[in-house]
Amino acid sequence: MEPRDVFLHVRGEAVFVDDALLPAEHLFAAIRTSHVAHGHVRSLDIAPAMAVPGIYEVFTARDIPGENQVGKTILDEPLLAESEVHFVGQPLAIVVGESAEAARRAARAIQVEIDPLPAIYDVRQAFAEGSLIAPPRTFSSGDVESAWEQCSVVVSGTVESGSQEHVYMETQSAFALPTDRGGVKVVSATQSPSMVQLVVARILGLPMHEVEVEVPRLGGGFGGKEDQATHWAAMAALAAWRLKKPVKLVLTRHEDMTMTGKRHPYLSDYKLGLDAEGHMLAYEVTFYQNGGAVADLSPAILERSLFHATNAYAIPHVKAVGISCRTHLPPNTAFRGFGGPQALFVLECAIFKAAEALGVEPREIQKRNLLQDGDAFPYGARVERCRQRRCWDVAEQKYNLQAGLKEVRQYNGRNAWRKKGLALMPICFGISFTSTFLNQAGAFVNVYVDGSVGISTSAVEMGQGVNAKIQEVAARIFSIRPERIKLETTSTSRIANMPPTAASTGADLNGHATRLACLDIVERLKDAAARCLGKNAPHEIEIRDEAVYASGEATELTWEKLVNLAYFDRVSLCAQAHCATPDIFFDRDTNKGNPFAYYAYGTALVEASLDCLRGTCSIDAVRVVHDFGRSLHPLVDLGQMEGGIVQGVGWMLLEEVMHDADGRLLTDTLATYKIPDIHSIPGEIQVHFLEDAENPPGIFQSKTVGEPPFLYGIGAYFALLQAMKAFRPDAHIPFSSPMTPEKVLLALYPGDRPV
Ligand code: MTE
Ligand code: LUZ
Ligand code: MOS
Repeated sequence: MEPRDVFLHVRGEAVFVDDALLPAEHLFAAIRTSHVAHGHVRSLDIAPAMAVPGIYEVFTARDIPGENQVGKTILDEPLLAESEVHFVGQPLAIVVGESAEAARRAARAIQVEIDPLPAIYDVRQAFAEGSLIAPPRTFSSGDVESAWEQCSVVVSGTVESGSQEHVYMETQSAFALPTDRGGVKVVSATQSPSMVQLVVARILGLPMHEVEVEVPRLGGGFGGKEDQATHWAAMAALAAWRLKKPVKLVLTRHEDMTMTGKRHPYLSDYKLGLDAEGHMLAYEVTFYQNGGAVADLSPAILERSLFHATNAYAIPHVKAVGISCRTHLPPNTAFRGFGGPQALFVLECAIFKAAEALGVEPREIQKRNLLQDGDAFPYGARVERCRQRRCWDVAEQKYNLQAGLKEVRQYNGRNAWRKKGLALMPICFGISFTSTFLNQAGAFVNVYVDGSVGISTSAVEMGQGVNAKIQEVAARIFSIRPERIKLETTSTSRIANMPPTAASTGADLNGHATRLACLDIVERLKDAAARCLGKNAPHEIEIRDEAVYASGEATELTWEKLVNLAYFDRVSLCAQAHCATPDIFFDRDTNKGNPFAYYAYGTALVEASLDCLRGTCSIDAVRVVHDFGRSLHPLVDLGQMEGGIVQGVGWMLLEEVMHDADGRLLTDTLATYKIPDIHSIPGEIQVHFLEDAENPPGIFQSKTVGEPPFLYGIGAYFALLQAMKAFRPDAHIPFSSPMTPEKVLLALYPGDRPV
């Protein structure tokens, strides 16, 4: 966010898709979905809907002029269901009316008869029945089978991690306007404008240039609008194009929660072997990913789980298997961390169990095995400029770990019914899209005759502050005040073939492209200045703090005068640039390569308090040492840290997505689905920016920060487990997140469990 955006947000003046002023005659769409998880559609009668006053039209799959397909890599997802439905909440028909209320009333009036078929919700069952989204994948290094013999301790077990609803503040929304050429303009709340453009063109049977997609800003995305904003945009576009009238489609919170996918729940089997000193020698893990009914991004998310199976640790013998299971839940999708958090959680559980077996603390195993330069990941990439151990050591000292542990011990000695726990959580997260081709972006920079600047890039601002960072990049290259620079909306007409703003790459990819475009303009301005001043070569000209210097001497030229002069000299003041991350590749036949530009590192100390009578846990403190590179914008980075940590803690301790036996979402409102609020956020969040942390591949030596902080939340689970152990050392605690108060009580009082 630019500072200006912050004011708009705080004052409630920022304009989101639903707030935009539309032509007076615009219409509203609503969606009729399936109430059955799996079945044959016997009949769909729209007549009762058409009879509702104010209804213009009802569209079903038959009304799609192009292809009824929103799938990306795997083409398995119709926009509107045809003869079969595959999850509760799957769209069947679009109703368009003169008000959203009328459209919703009519959508409910549609008569749908569905003959149920057997449905699968469980990954083990899906796997047993061969219901997979893609063939299983295996990443391996060394030789696990022969390594078990060298181990003093081998532990194994099962880990479950739960789903998570994105709860972006702005629900899914789009509006579409027909163009006079027979095309359509779509304003969409998407992280992926080019994907929306491609799919709308496919649905309508149009060339992509007839579809313009514009994104003003998002009220949060968190991955939930990386792939799943497309559907609503395509529906609005279909309706607008068919009716030749503007159409708006905005989901209610309840619709959003029931129709869209969430973080993938995982069920994982692990086996971890260590020597007597606690070195991890061998790790075998199988991730069963609950993909839901269609592929969406599941294979890519599963792949990132495989990349991050060993987190921040060096383990010589590894076999990681990923199985993406097709079930009859709504399609699960990208969510901050993109499969990384699920993988990290499994290994931390394994370490917790191994620590019990070895009679040591988990932190001793963690510390002994931290990555360092020269180590390699199971997929072959070598570790360089590794800051894992530094972050850990600085965290231990800065936050005085020994004193903290002592305090916890004393507190636990004094209190019978309240216990504290402390856990460390080191993280390592690869930065780049693992699909190498996505690591590209464009920027388009316009300098106007008054010296003000407008910048378009591939980046979508969703609250993560990418606009502020790009503004900072341009301000540094031009050496002008940031207030002169405006970040434009994101539009497919200004930048073509954009990647989604995702994988935490927004600032790097678009920052680099912006830097290149600005440098082009600076070169031209220097030429113009040299010509004007008459006695200097262009390389002797410098623009510094809005003033123009020649051979170090001040001149009469300012930024504004120079720009104006260049214009009258007929010099172009616009530049376009493209950036592609160098030196990354990945071979999917061998599962080896170097897919990441660099890694984010850090360590968190997490302290929890447990009320052993009520089972309720509060996080007292999260204290982090994180490698931000040379931070491009410390305030934005701090905000990302705080938000990511809270979101991660929510996933681990609070947020529970539940379905009934027929695949209907039970936790379908914010009354039944609990996200962190002011009462449940950590009492204290401290963030220390690791010093001397230059990062050459990043924009201006920075490291990106979007997703990694989420991973620190995992520490909350283990801080809670430590507190539970302090109360009942022999408790059998399942590795099953979220660890809600109910689960805590069941683990602490097993004998009192009702039969
Ligand atoms: N922060 C806010 N406020 N809102 C968001 O939607 N999304 C997260 C992260 N931080 C998000 C956020 C996710 S999932 C990603 S991938 C990155 O921001 C995307 O932005 P970036 O690439 O510019 O870091
Ligand atoms: N999206 C994607 C992502 O397509 N590829 C990725 O590697 C990725 N990583 C994180 C978040 N979104
Ligand atoms: Mo983030 S999950 O890459 O949108």
